Amino acid sequence: MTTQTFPSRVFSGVQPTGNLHLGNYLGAIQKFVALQADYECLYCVVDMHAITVAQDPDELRRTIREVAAAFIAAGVDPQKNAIFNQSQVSVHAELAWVLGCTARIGWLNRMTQFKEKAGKDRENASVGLYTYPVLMAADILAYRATHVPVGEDQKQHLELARDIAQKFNNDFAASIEKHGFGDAFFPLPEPLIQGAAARVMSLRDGSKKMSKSDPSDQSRINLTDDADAIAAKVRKAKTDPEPLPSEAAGLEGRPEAANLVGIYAALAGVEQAKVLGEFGGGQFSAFKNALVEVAVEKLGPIGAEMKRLVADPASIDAILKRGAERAEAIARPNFEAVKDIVGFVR
Ligand code: AQP
Repeated sequence: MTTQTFPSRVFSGVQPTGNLHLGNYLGAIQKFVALQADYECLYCVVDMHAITVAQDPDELRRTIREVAAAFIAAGVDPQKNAIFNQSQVSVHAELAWVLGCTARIGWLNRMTQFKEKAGKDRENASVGLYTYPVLMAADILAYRATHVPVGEDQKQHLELARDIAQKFNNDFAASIEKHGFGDAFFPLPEPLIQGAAARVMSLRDGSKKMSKSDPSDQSRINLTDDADAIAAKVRKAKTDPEPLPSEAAGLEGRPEAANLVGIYAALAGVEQAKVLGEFGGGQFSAFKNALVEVAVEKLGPIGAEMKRLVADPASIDAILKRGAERAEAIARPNFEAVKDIVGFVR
């Protein structure tokens, strides 16, 4: 175990793979906003991850800009933080190769997201989908980032990134020391996964996470949904016939009710107990009306600002370019050091 301390730095990414939704917002983007006050932050639109499954090129370009717009509309300050798309900083791909030689096949075989996304036709999945977690480790470690705000579904990938960092530090311990980096070159990045909505579930099925790739648009609240769409989706959200409980224990075995209570708590910024204290014993319809109100109040301005920002793609492209230059300035010297450590001539 390293005794080394690393300067605090936050990195996280979001894939431009479709409609950004409430889960992406509560699980990740809302935390991005909160962290900028205390940390140096890099927020990345991970377009290279997106092409691990087929994408329409024009739609991909549009969605890259839309994700950047969502960061800014939610409150990430592009002057203070680097907002950029992954493919503009080639160190991500270069470091992924080196770390792919550190990671073990057995580790990747255990990744549940690959199994879910590849489904039954695993032989036909792209190699990129399989090695995705190695690229994600490279995304984080290119900046020697110490903290990674993500939703709960990314926990296993974060653990893999830590294992890769640890193995690299061990495998090259002598060279790391020789090149003046002490007893560890990479920090072991800490996942920041917390809060009532670290895992937001589908509005149609409380056992499935809310996801961009769910074919049913009714399953998720998109950040660009207007007030009418939000109201219709919340009112149609699956529930059960019981009234809401007054205590958390009463949510046991009721995933849809627990999900809606968690969403309300996260959007209103209150504890789950307070929500149950206020709505417990009452009918779902009254609670859903209150949920619509808080969702529209919180998401309405973000959606409107996203639409305004994407109407000016040149301005977003300029932000992405500037962000990529800032990111490159951190990642490039780190990768040059990696080359020295592994023994490449440069
Ligand atoms: N349902 C969720 N609840 C909480 N957090 C979530 N995140 C995603 N879904 C939820 C978090 O959002 C960040 C960005 O996710 P991503 O776009 O990089 O990939 P993903 O996790 O695969 O998200 P989706 O929406 O499910 O996309 P598709 O359908 O394309 O796979 C991450 O921090 C993630 O944890």
